[in-house]
Amino acid sequence: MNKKIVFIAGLVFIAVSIKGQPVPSPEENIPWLVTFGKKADTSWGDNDFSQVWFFIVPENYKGQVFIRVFDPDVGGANDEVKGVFDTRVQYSIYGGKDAYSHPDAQEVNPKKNFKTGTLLQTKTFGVDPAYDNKWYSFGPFSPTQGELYPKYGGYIFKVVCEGIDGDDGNMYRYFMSTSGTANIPIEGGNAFTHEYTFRLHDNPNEISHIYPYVDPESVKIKTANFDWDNDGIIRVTSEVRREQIIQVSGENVWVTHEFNVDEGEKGKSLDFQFIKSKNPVVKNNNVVITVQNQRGDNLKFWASPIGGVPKYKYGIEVQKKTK
Ligand SMILES: [Ca+2]
Ligand SMILES: [Ca+2]
Ligand SMILES: [Ca+2]
Ligand SMILES: [Ca+2]
Repeated sequence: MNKKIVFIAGLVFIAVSIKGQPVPSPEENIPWLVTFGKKADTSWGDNDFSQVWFFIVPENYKGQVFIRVFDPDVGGANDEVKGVFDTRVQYSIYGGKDAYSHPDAQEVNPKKNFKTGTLLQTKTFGVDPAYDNKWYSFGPFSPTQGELYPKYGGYIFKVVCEGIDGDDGNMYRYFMSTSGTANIPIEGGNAFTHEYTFRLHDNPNEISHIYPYVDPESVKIKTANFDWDNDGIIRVTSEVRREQIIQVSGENVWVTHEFNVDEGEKGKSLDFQFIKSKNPVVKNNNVVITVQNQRGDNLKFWASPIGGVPKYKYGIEVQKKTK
């Protein structure tokens, strides 16, 4: 019996290790991360002109670590122009003590002192044909330059993208790699954020997902979404929740929604599904989402969901004590 459990756990580990490196991940089906220049109007979909991701390097990995960025520039292909491209974005990689464990690093409000830890490397991009629609690699880093955080089984690197000037939208993606010239996953790696700012697909048939991990102490969830432009619905499912419909926000506003956590959801991931409106079709839709528990802790959106993608199990009683 014990052997069987170990074997199943091993399978989960492998599933995580293969897919945990790209951000956004294949399971999320999110086309782009988004960060606007700080002079942008928030009605374009970014509330705070910064985005923070944390990458975990497993403690047993001893090789080099690269944080790669696809289309790091703001110009040419992929990016969203207002007038002319005049935006600069700054990427900064932090490690060492307090990179993650400092309380301000775990907030979603960038006005606080969230750039804790040791600055390892930084680079600013504007219009840059050399890196338009191409990869740029930060690193190499030694794993031990991250902050050791045993609860997550490894070293944490914090990656901040800030729109330090201009009013255009930066589209980009990350990949944590063993190589500075190719995307080669670090086995067992993963990444998370507390506030996800991203682009929805233009195709209304594409469903994007995020997978917040429900801490065992969570009894209530409060989720907030920003500038959804009334683009369809958000549907939450889990192993025990068939469907929970969350109202989406309109232009340039937040909407919040609370619901109770089922016992069967503790210590597992939820599946937030973003189902777009088919009529009208909303294009270039940039959005922000957060999820907190009743204590005000921000739940983590793991690129590779903890425990795998939750599937509703038919026959399990749905406990639907909702607001
Ligand atoms: Ca570009
Ligand atoms: Ca501009
Ligand atoms: Ca870009
Ligand atoms: Ca929007």
